[in-house]
Amino acid sequence: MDRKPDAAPSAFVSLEALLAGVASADVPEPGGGCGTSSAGGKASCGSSAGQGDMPDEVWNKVKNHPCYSEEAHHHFARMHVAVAPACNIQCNYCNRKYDCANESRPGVVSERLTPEQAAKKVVAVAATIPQMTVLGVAGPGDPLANPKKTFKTFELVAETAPDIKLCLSTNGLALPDHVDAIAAMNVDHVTITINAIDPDVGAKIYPWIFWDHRRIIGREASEILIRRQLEGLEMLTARGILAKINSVMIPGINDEHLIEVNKAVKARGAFLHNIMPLISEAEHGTVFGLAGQRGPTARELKALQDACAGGANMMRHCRQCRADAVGLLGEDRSDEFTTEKIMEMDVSYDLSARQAYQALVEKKREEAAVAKADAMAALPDADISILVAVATKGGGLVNEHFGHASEFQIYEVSSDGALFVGHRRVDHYCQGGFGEDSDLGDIVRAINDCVAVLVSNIGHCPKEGLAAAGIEPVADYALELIVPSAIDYYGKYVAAVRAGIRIHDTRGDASIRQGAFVQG
Ligand code: CLF
Ligand code: SF4
Repeated sequence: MDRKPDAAPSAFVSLEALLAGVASADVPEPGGGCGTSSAGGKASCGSSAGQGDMPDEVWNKVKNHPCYSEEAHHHFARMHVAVAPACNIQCNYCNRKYDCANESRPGVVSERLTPEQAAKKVVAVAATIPQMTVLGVAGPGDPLANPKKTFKTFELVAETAPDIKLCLSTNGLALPDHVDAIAAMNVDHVTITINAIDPDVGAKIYPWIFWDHRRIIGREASEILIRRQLEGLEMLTARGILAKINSVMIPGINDEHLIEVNKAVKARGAFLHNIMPLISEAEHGTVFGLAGQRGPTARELKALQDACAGGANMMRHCRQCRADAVGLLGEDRSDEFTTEKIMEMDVSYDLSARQAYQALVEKKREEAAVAKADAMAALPDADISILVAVATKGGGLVNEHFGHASEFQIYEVSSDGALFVGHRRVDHYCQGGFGEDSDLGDIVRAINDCVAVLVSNIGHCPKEGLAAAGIEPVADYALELIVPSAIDYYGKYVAAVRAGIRIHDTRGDASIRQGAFVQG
């Protein structure tokens, strides 16, 4: 039965209001200046905590899923297989030459596989990367516009690698038709991209859909899409399947509206809401890219995520990964597993080795929980909130050299503790062993809202450049756990402010990189 989607937003909150009280959004030029002050909002990332009051049944589904648990993403990997090329809608931020931008960055092209090739790839990756716990189908088109290929892949993987969790990401148009098949295949995690619950907003994002054997345009297209998305979400919830909602934040089009989306999806049982920045470049050839539609700045994104606190839990650690991504969320090892390479591999599925690794991770997580509790006990009670950037290559440790970091994780630290609030992709400072001034400028822009960067090591030149930009490079926590380190740093920061050695003031904004991802 068709139902009307939610009415237009009842409580419109302007982006200006979200950002009220926060300093100017200027992003510095390379080598940039030192702003001042912290962005105030409190983070709320329900997925970041441990089990808390989560029922065992739900906890067991999320604890090793790198997307559904922020904490798990330090330890566990996912892989995608690009078996679903077709799509049944058009999004204005998508160019079909590339992967589905609902779960990937535009400008990335993944290698298409047959279900049989995909199943072999899963075994090859599982044999090489014991951290890999989740298989996702997320494109390059829409998995449910290609149901035969998607479900055949799941069927083959469930036969050979039954411990791997199955996950899919869809635009939701075809979802109600496939929820029973999804449940029958034990797919525990489904992502729906919902960018609007108001068809007038949706009409600015979706020019057409293909549904019921015909192409439908304009407001009617959005009306149908939204209705089907919300219906699919309710059906998933009724079957106990965890639903995550992805939304692309498009400034001036759906930014404030996403607060209403957050409420609507929470009311229908969504487990997690992932608000991602629009990535839009003219070179991607998308409608938005060609029209000059900009993406949000780091502060705009965080302000919106903070404004949604109290609604559906926020996911803030999404890497908008490609449709054939392999590895921890902050890394991409897809080059090691090309079709040519996997077809030559002679691999077998070793469940015991995977279980041994996972038991080890469990032990480390328990140790980390104890260390975090100890650190929390020493937190000063202060009305100060700061952002710190961290260079890490996984394991929840400060274990990456500044010059080798391809991303920095961002933690907001206050008297409430240290919360992961995002990540910033950068190109390595050390290119071929040499640091370049221009690279430091890019990095400064990416972490300009942070007071410090915690690294395992750092060279003399970038140290000086960061200090000149007002970002303190800190190598005192090398190989230590991130959260206790960030809390310890916060204690010292507050002590320095109280002693009058340091002035706590508002820092500037930071930029979210729009270009292609350079891994390595
Ligand atoms: Fe893949 Fe998506 Fe499953 Fe994760 S990704 S299908 S839920 S296993 Fe994760 Fe990648 Fe973000 Fe997606 S980081 S783009 S949210
Ligand atoms: Fe592109 Fe994905 Fe939108 Fe389809 S659903 S148009 S593949 S972004």
